[in-house]
Amino acid sequence: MKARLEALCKKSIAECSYEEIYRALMTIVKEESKAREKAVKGRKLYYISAEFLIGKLLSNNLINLGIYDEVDGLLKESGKSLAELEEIEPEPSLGNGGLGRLAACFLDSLATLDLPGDGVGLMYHCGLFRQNFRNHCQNETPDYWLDGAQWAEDTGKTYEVSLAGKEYEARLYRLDVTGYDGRTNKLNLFDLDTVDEGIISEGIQFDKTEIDKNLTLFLYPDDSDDEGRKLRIYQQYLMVSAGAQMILEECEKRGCKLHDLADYAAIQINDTHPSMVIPELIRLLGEKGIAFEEAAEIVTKTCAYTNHTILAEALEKWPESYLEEVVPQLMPVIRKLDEAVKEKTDREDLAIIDKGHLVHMANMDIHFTHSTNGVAALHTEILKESELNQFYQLYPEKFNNKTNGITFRRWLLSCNHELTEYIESLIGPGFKKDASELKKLAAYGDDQKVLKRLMEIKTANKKKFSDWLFKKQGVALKPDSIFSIQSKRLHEYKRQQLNLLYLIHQYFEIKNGHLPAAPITAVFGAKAAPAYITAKNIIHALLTLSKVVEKDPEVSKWIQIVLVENYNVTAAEKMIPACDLSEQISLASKEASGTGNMKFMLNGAVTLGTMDGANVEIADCVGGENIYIFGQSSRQVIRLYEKGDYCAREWYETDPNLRRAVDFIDGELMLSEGDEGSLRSLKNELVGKDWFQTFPDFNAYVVRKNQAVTDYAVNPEKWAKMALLNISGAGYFSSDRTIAEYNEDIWHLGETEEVSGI
Ligand code: 26Q
Repeated sequence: MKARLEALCKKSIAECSYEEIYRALMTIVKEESKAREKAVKGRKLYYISAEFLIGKLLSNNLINLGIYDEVDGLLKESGKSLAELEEIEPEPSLGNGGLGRLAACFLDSLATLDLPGDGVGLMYHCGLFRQNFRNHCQNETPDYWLDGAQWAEDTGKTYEVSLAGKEYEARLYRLDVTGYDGRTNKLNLFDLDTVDEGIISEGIQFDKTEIDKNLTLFLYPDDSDDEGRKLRIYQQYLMVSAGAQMILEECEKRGCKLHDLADYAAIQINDTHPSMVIPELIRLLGEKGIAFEEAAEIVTKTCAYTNHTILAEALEKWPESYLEEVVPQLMPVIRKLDEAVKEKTDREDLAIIDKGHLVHMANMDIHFTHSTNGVAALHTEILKESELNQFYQLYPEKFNNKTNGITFRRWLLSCNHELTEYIESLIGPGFKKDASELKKLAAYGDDQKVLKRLMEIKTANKKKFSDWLFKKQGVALKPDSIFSIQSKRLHEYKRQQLNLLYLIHQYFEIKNGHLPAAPITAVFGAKAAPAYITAKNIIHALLTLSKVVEKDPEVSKWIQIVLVENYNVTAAEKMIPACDLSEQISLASKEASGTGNMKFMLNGAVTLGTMDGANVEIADCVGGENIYIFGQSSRQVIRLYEKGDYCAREWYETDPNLRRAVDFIDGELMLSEGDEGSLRSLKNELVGKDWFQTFPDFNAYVVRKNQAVTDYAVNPEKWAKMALLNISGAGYFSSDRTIAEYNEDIWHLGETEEVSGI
């Protein structure tokens, strides 16, 4: 390895810059990955997704290729470190949050389990915006992550795509996805040569009319206006049309007659963003002489759909007129599919095109794929029983659950070396390939030496995170305080505002001499969609409160509030190993699964959460005594929505503690630091609406959280045991398990026999 590195750099490692070492290691990784490519037999998966939040690639690839320790040692010998080397790698900015990160975990697990499965997506030049804070507000700037050396390579292949009647060339870029000890698959990303970063003006503004220049500039440009919404259709069609052509071409090359497409390809549609792949494939099969009915049948057998949300407003519905304008070639197919449905049933809620001329993408997916899955047990039950009940009645056999998972390579081995090594010293290395072996840790639940060491590692990780944050933002943290962390996209249903109300409540308690059992460090990581005003108001309130607390010496002894700027995968890798208390406080029934919750438990944090999404299964795995559950159940919440008589103001008027906290938001102190309009409007939103029912859960949250803080402070052995049992109970949440289930029930990769039940 040393000789190879030095040959590539043409000098000794000690003489190289990090940039030179990075490029040389990239070359070596690419060579090693290539050696693990394998021919495909039978069915191959195409995971098609508008997002792949893959994170930095170098360290993870070194781990998966089994050469991390060797490279680490070599660098150390020359007075260099892999940690510093990591700093120069830009993070690919190709996703928003959970759904995109899930896609990345799935690619890792597919390659690790030796299953043939590629990703298909888009190469966004500036990806998701970069977030910074100014005047206690979120600002957005472009993230030019594509500058510098690239993992993705130009294949030289292009595909013609027709948008609004004009032809464009989609160029295919490919990057390797190498599994841990497994095979190498590919992530296929499409782009247009003509896209021009020069058209970006102030912040992330750009001219939305010049499609050839802006198409893949950003991930999900603002969809608050018509122009932006249309742009999303353009993006989606570029992805699915080029993707569908590539899939058909690959299959035909492997000898597939297109009548047998389902024996060669399984296509997983990641939420509704790639749903146009259904009519596009039918259209392309039609061009190759396959009649509509048969084409629809082939596509139904080939495709499967994953639903990631129960929020009605997040389900994509496109005006027929938009589709007519952008993808006129698809409309005849979509209309035929709609007619086929209407021949079967006249129920309006099953139609693809509704009376208001909106095209319901999820409805098309459920009718014309053979599988619809939710992403956690509770989520799938809610889909079957309420949200999609009309579909469940029609196609009970299509519905199935696949509880999400995370790759332990990135979320333990790579982000928490010390903990990984320690676990290995206790139970051996088997857990790295078989996550269920983590259960063996439970035997150490009462071993004080082990518990002590576990807490030492946690403290070391808190220090490391604090150092990193200090370098980045100039903020120093207290490692002996309890670190409560809420990191996820900013959304009202995730209820960062509930955490805000708790912190204000604590402010008053401290002022009144009721001190918490331990100092509390409240850490947030969250980006708000640029057009989502209430989300931005919540960020503003948190930043303002942070300042108010910091300026008060009495309170700042006990509470520190930090917002990590530009939360992304890299930041998550620093924050998660440092967490004591994992905040998973969404309104029950609203968070489809959550995956951060799994990452935190795996790294020895204890969850404070509602019975929502995968929290329910986490509680099952660790037992009620190792998790802090609070709040209304999903049934209660759903009933309250159905009755339609939730009145936030009533709670505000009858609960003095709650009222005190809410009034503080636009009180004198906050106004002395923050923006009056923003703070007022947040308070009015809460008192006047509180659509995600923070008030009914407020008291339970305060009580439960204070109990956690007290346990942490007063009973450190109990806390350490809870942390250990969380790690040992995390095995179920490996994405290797999730992918094995997808393969068993939906994909049947590498086989050629008929999928049963179709
Ligand atoms: C839709 C229409 C217009 C513009 C944007 C969108 C849009 C964009 C992104 C809708 C949804 C998303 C992303 C959704 C997402 O990340 N969902 C999360 O998926 C995770 C993986 O399954 C779950 O764990 C989370 O619970 C879920 O919120």
